[in-house]
Amino acid sequence: MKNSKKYYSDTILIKNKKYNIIMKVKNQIILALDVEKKIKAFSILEKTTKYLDTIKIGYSLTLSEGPKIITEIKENFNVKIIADFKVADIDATNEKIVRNTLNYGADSIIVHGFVGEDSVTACKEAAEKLNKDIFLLTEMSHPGADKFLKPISLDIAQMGVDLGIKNYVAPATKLDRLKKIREIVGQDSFIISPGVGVQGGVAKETLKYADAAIIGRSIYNSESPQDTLKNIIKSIS
Ligand code: NUP
Repeated sequence: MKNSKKYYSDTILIKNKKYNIIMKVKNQIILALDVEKKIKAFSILEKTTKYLDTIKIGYSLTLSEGPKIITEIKENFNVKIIADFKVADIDATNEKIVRNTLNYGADSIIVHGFVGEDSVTACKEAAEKLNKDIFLLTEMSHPGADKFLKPISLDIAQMGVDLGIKNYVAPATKLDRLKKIREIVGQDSFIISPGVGVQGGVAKETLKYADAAIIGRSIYNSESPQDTLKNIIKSIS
């Protein structure tokens, strides 16, 4: 894999001109921090941030600790935060969700694609106003996604390309689908892929098509999150 694929880009505005800034996912692993208590979250982060610089947090932690947990993590750890809120509403509501989440300090936010162009565009524009970026969720990793999402996921990926979106989420548990989504979004896009570990995906295989693997329970439920993480990193290098 070329080095350039280990990055996702963000846009900054300087004197009204847009510049792409490069964000790197260290070791190609994103920690899904789906714990519910700040004390547990901080303990895992203390053990893992030597090897990681990007984490994903979702409803588990933000609903139990409140959205200020995003700000607190940013203040205490040198990590980029992807907020996995799977935004899926009408455009006006999406805009508010994205703006507020990013204003709490999240660097990026995951947005559902099935809601369509207007809803996704509202998210993209809200993020760009804050010089940040969205990830477009194409197909999901769990078996149930085969019924409703799979038939439309390639169209979602194509819509993302047409809208100029550069960052995508696609499943590590369905490598054939991940591969197809990569073909659609192209080598220049940045794909992060959940489903490694407990859901059955394998990091090394996933990284043939994705730029970073998202891993949650295998790390945060392990007796030694740092050793588990080190072993995963070893398995992909
Ligand atoms: O398709 C998806 N599958 C998935 O597991 C999209 C996601 N965003 N996720 C998230 O990735 C899920 O909510 C969890 O935060 C993480 C996977 O966690 P784990 O299965 O490694 O524990």
